[in-house]
Amino acid sequence: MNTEQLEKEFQARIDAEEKIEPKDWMPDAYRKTLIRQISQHAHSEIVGMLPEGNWITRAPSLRSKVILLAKVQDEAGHGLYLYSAAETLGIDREQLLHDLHIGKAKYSSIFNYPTLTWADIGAVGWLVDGAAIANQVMLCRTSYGPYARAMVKICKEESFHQRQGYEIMMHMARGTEAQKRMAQDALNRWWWPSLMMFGPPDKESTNTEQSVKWRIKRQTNDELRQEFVDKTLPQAEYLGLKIPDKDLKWNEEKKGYDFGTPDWEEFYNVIKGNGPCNKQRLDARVKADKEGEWVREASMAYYEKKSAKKKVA
Ligand code: BYC
Repeated sequence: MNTEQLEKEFQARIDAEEKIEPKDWMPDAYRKTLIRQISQHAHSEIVGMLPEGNWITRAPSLRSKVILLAKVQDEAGHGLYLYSAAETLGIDREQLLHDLHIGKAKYSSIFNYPTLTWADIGAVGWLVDGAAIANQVMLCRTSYGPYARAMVKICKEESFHQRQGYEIMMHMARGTEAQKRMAQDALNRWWWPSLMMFGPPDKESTNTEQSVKWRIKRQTNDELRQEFVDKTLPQAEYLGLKIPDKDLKWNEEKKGYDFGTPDWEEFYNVIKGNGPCNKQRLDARVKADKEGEWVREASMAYYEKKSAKKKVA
């Protein structure tokens, strides 16, 4: 078969909802798009540990400390599943990490904002994990088998994370006046960056059209952003907090809320590396990679010694 026929057959498999597996033929651009998206996703999980990890030693109770610790460990696990899924496409994990460390690979814009108070840990769980779930539920049905399977477990855990964040917000919103102010302040600061997590507006998105055709993405950035706003507004009302958007208004015709426009200039600036914490995040990852080198070397040496013994036997 020539390339054109192979591509036609490939698209027919996608349209028939068949999963594409690592050894199947796939267009180079499909492989490239997946490597880009899955690795960005993996990097986001790992970098996402930093703003939360910042509060492990300062959590206000033993219970909240244990829960936060478990959540941060979950994110590390998500990163590992996702790097493994990316590796099935023929790329080396070392290469992916190298691209992150030199600033070539992207990770989610959201993790370039600081977590200033304990209420931020609530807002991150509620809004950031909430946005992540809105985006990732569709990925459980993405066309590439290893990515789809990894996402099933990730989504289950993210849904616990979202509740963990909401619980913190609930305690603070019903606490003292000062705690309530802290909760509102966290919502004010995290709302717009959370909307930006879904990516640029559809009309500016370079990858969406092709990714939807290949069913890597099953919904567009704007569709998911709308779902998130509709779902989150009643949750804010229940907390007695106000979403910082004066244009937020129910639209009966579309059966959803109209809302204001995020500051897209800020978004593009953050993904170019100029957000409030980009440098701090990358420096922390590079330092951790350097300091963990001896552990990787030792475990590889142990593995190589073990497999050499097996060969002799
Ligand atoms: N941040 O054509 P578009 C988590 C880039 S972690 C940075 O619409 P696409 C969690 C985009 O890459 C959540 N960059 O792109 C962890 C593209 O540039 P390139 C992470 C962004 O790929 C710890 C350009 O902008 N979730 O859950 O079709 C604690 C044009 O965009 C962003 C995932 O990674 C952004 N926000 O759609 C708590 C989910 N948005 O690559 C929680 C998987 C866009 O062409 N990823 N860009 O140079 C996706 O679903 C998609 O990649 C996106 C973007 C929706 C993010």
